[in-house]
Amino acid sequence: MNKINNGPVALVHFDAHLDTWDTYFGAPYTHGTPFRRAREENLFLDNASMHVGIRGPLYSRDDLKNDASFGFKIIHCDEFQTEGIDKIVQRIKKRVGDNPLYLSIDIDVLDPAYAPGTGTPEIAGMTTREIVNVIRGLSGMNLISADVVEVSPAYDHAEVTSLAAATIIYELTNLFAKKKL
Ligand SMILES: [Mn+2]
Repeated sequence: MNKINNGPVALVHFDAHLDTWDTYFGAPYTHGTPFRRAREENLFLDNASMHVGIRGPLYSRDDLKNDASFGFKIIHCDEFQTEGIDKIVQRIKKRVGDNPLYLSIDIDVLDPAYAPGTGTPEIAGMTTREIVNVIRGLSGMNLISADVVEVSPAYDHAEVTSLAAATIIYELTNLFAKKKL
């Protein structure tokens, strides 16, 4: 029987952007601020949470410093080039351990070549092959929740982005299915 988790979770957040800004164009509740607000509610484990695929432009000089002070670590998108998928998977597993894991995937972590249908695309992103294999590598972790966000069909071409998002969600359901009970 699964134990129900009521406490803070390890966030593994795939995104080109940190999403830990205090405000975005003056507003506290936006798509650039969710993890700052959630962290203020003590929803994350400080010693087990991280961003993966970061490469977006910074909003202020203090973005990286603030983000680190909230307890998040960062795997920069360029590290996929230098380290490869297996090493990145090991780093995520080491950081999270057996803690309850919440995977949040912003589709803009992918390169716009694979996911053009999104509001804030950033070049030099992950490939669909990389993200699918990273997700498969996380099999066996204590996954309790996952989401895929920021798909914007109005900007999509030939349903490329929707295909990527749907396949990522399929891979996530496989992780839940393979979870040890
Ligand atoms: Mn983003």
